Order: sequence, then C-alpha cells, then structure tokens
Amino acid sequence: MTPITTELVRDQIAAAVEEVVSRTPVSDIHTHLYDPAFGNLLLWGIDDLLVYHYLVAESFRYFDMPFEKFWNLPKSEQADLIWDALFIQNSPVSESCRGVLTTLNLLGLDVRKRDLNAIRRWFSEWTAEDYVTRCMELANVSSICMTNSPFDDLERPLWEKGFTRDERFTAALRIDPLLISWPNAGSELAGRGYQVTSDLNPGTISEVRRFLSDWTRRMNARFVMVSLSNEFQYPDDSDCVRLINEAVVPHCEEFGIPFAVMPGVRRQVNPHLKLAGDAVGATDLGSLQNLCAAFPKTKFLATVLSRENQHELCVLARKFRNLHIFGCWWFLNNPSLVDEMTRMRVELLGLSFTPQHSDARVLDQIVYKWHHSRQVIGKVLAEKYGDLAATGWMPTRDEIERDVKKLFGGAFEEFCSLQLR
Ligand code: FIX
Ligand code: ZN
Repeated sequence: MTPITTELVRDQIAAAVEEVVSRTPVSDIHTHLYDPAFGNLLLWGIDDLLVYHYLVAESFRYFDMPFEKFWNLPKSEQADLIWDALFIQNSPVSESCRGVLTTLNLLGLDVRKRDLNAIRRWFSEWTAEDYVTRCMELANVSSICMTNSPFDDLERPLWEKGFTRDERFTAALRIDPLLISWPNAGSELAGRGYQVTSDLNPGTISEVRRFLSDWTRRMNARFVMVSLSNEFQYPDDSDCVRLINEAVVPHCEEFGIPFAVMPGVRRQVNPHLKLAGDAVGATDLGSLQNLCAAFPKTKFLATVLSRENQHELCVLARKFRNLHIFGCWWFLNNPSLVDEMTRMRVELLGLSFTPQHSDARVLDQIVYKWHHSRQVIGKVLAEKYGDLAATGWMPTRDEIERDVKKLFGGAFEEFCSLQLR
C-alpha cells in the first residue's frame, strides 16, 4: 500500500482504517480461557467448538430427545448431533455457527467438504501450546485475560501449588459466589482457614478482605469481577451490598485495581440446558449510577447484558470518569448489535471505551470472535473518520493507529492505571 501522506483523502480513509483495525493487536480483557498450565481446563478443537453452550441452545430448538439423554452422551457424539442439526440439516447462518466456519476457514481447512472427521483428524495433529500460539497469531490477540475463581475446585489447586505463568495470559479474580451466595461462600472460606461467620461483623469483613488480598496477589489479578442478576439493586440492605461496600470496594481501592460488574443475567431460566440455560433481563442502571457516585475513587468496569440498557450505560459513562464500559457481552455479541453499540459509543464517548471482549470459552473462538468484531468495528470507524473528513478535518494515519491502539486495549490500560483523587 502506497505510503499515505498526512492528508488522507476521504476514499482512502476507509481502506486505511480497516487495514489499521485488522493489523492492530488486541488485548482480550474477558475470556473463560486458561493458561496452558491448567491443562484440560483450556478447551480447544472442533468438538469443544461444537458443544459450545451457544450451539447447544440453538440445537435444542431442533432436538426432541430428553435433555438427560444428550448430556449423558460422550462429547464427540454430542458434537456429531449438533453438527448434523445446525450445519447439515439446516444452513449454519447463525452467528455462532458462522463463527465455527470462520475459524476453520482461517485455519486453512476446507469446510466445503463438510467432513467432520477430516476436520477432527486435522486437530489431532496439534499440541495445546502450539495451538495457543497459532490462534493468538490468527486472531492478532496480544494478551488474554482469564476468568479465575478461587471457588472453582478444578482451578484452585494449581494456583495454591503455584506454576510458571504464560505471560500472554493475565488473571481476573472472579467472586460471584462471594456476593451472590453468602453465607454459603462464607462456610467455604471458613473451611479454608478464614475466620468468618455468616454474620458480616467487622472480624468477618476483615477476613473477607484477607481472602481477596491473598487471591489478588496469588493471581496478580488485573481486576475483581462479578456478574450480577438483572434484579441487582444498589444500595439495599443485602449481604451482597454490604460485602461490596465494606470488603470489595475498599479492597479494590487499596490495590488500585478496578471492580468489574456485569449486570443483566437471568441465571438458569432453563436448568436443563445447563450453561446454555441463562437468559437476559433489563437492569435498573440506577444501581450502577449509585455505585459510581458512592465511590468516586473506585474504578468500575462495566458491561451490561441487555440491549435496552446500552444507551443509558453510555450516558452514565459520560457522567462518571470512574466508569469504563467494555464489550458487547454474550447475547449482544452479534454483528448487528456490535454495529449499533459501537456507533452509539463512538458518538457519545469518542474513543474512551473498550469496544469488545471475546468471552471465548474455547480457544479457537478468539479467531472468529475477533475477526467478526474487527470487521464491524472497522466499518463503523471508517464511517466515523469519513464523517470527520467531511468537515475538512483530515485524520492522519498515525492518529488512526493511535486511536485504534486505545480501543484495542490502550484505553483499558490507561483506565486501570488511573489514580482517582
Ligand atoms: O458471566 C460470564 O462471564 C458470562 O460470560 C458467562 O457466564 C457465559 O456463560 C458466557 O459464556 C457468555 O459468553
Ligand atoms: Zn464471561
């Protein structure tokens, strides 16, 4: 591509923006992936791609078998059924199905043959370590933030034993059980040597803080994170709110790390679907407003699940510098909604937000989730810089590169190191 002088003519802007967006590495600030040191906890490969809970939900729109019969099948047979229902018996037009094909295509596999076993043979030649590198290169992802729960019995032992970290994988301290199911979480803490009682007296609160400090240090956690129901209310006199006020917020302020809140989930509306059984509900964002106002020195990261909340969320971020919004979460991670949300955010917040995170549960998903998101974000930005040029203000290539770097992780880093006084 011919070097572009500072003055970018309008019709070259789109090409330049889309090129910069595809070439700029992104840090993926929320995933359910694991450092390879966690072994089988890191899911990858075609069968894990096919039994992803998004595809399970879509498949049960066609399956008439008892739920238990499906869950009792080995993973490869579950994958066979899903492949047949969503890719063979019906055209794989949904975002999640298209995603599987985008990933296979970018990996260089010929999906036209529709030969699942040939695809399986291809995957059987990889090691997890090499495949992590391959997927991060293809997705142009520079770092992956995990979701790490001290309440996860499969994950916790390795943290306690200690291991050599893969620097490409950072950690986030996930504390849903602590806030959502106190005092059960309290008995778990007590079982691990923390002097807590179900009553949130000062002694218990300081032990909860000790728990948060221990795990923040052990994981070198970038932030503390919780997903909340769509009925989350702040303030109220619940244990959840007391723990937020007296333990989580002071802890985050002490460590200078953000508190990431993800409201809007209706957990397990259909438990037969297991992980695929969660749904969405509009949230009263007055709670997030109250949190930001109550703790002006605390940094809040927020992504909200309901489409109906997105405009209000952007406006809230205009009011509170201690609020950084990120991602098109879960049921919002669809091109039409990523487009709508990114446009609204650029128009209301300029570049001071993080447009996307992958929420990948299977490593290969970072390939399609970022490929699809970059396409949409690139298109929106190209139009926005085009509109800018129409005013006579000509953005330079360096400026576009600077801006995209911010959107793909720089603004998040700036926010994390913000010292709020
Ligand atoms: O709470 C979360 O972090 C959600 O992202 C998950 O619970 C959800 O199952 C998911 O995978 C969404 O993409
Ligand atoms: Zn998630």
